[in-house]
Amino acid sequence: MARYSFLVATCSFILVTHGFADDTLSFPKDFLFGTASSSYQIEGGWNEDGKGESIWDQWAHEHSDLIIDHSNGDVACNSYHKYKEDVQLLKSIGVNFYRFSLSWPRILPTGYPNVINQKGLDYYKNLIKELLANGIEPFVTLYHWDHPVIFESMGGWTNELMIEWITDYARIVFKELGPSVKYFVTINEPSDICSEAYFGTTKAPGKNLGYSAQYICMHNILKAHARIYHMYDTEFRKEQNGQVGFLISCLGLFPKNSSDTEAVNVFFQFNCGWMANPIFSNAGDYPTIMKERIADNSKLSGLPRSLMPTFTQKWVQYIKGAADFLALNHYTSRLVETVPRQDGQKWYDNCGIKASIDPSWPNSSSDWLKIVPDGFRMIIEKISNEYGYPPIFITENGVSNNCHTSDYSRVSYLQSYMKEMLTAINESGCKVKGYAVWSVLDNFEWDRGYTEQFGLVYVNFTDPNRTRTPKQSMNWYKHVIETRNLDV
Ligand code: LGS
Repeated sequence: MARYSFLVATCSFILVTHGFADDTLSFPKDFLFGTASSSYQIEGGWNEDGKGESIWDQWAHEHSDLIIDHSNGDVACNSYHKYKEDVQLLKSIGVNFYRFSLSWPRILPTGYPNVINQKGLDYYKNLIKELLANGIEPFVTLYHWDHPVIFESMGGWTNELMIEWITDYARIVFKELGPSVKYFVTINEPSDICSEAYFGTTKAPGKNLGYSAQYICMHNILKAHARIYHMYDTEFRKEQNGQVGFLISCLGLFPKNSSDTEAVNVFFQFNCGWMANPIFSNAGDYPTIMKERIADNSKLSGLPRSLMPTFTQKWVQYIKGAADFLALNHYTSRLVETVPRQDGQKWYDNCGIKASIDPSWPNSSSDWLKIVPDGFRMIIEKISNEYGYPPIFITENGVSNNCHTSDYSRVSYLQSYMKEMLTAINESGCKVKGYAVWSVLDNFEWDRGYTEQFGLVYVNFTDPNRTRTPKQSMNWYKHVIETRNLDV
């Protein structure tokens, strides 16, 4: 943290940087800049043109009490109708790629691949066409949490058949859209789905099924990802020559006390390794420490076997290496320490580690998001070290503030985080290939409704036309891309 001082005032904390030579602020020649979004958060048109119902449509309609401002994504940014305007915004920023997700029930309204909704598919074909015509590479997330309701009524990610259902959907996507798409990621933030939607109650379907549900969910997601990856490999790669990445979300981590360095590693394995180890480590499979501690806890509870399912050797081999790149979403950091084992509601509870926030870390407009730029460098370096320096795409990084268009604090956040990323590239040899700001537009932030604004562009949600107005940060990002340098 020594390199930055933040002068914090509501919308305008100013970043003061010290002692950087100019060349450390330049991006590698082939570095790619982008922004990210997701279907439910921006599209609207929730029941238009034959779209089926997703679990987020259902959840937001039935549980508006669980969404902070009782809102939903029925209209959101209305990007279903305004995608051409959005592409013009992206073009004016000068991004190289745009990460967006496909709504599974917009393409397959019943969920199954025998009924294709041509209008839904055309929406994505037109969006991709528009992006390419404007020199922007589409970067497609197959699944960003909004699966068809029918599958949830059969258990969603706790049902092993979800592996087949999502692979069938992915095959249609590769066949129909794959010829125009170079970059795919499969499933957005697996641990968030498993911990918050099947163990916790903050994300749809909010089932709170107990400890084991999150482990079963992750087990199925890893298998589903590997199935999709190998299916692309055998059926499409030769013709389409694209890349399929696996996406994880990870916190930056620092020891709370000098004696807590081992706690950092244990927490990393529970937070990141749970998803990444089976795919990116040489051993494949879940991290040993995680398997041991969960087995131990299960035993202590008098259970005959671990709550964590095990992969057969065949699955270990099948999952290992099943990604062309590692996609990383990162926002913030935590202090970690070793504590006596205890029961609780988080993925790491009862495993002898605890996370907390350093009170000196500057705030954003989200209680969970403290501003810790060097946590970004830490996690990029840890991941690179742990998994043999794989190619990495930063698929989300950004900050919330409710400053409308004078969002100097977002400029400071982005500049300081990107600087740390550059240091990880230049000084530690990390292979970060591209970076996407979350998000281009203010949007529906899940259980936080419209109360957290992450956009480079302000969206007026009280205006039926959902008018877009560029913020200070958009102009700053445009300049960074133009100059390929952070010294702005
Ligand atoms: O909108 C989402 C962004 C903003 O905040 C995006 O759809 C997600 O993929 C991503 O999860 N995003 C997000 N994450 C908040 C994560 C909170 C983590 C809190 C960790 C506490 C220990």
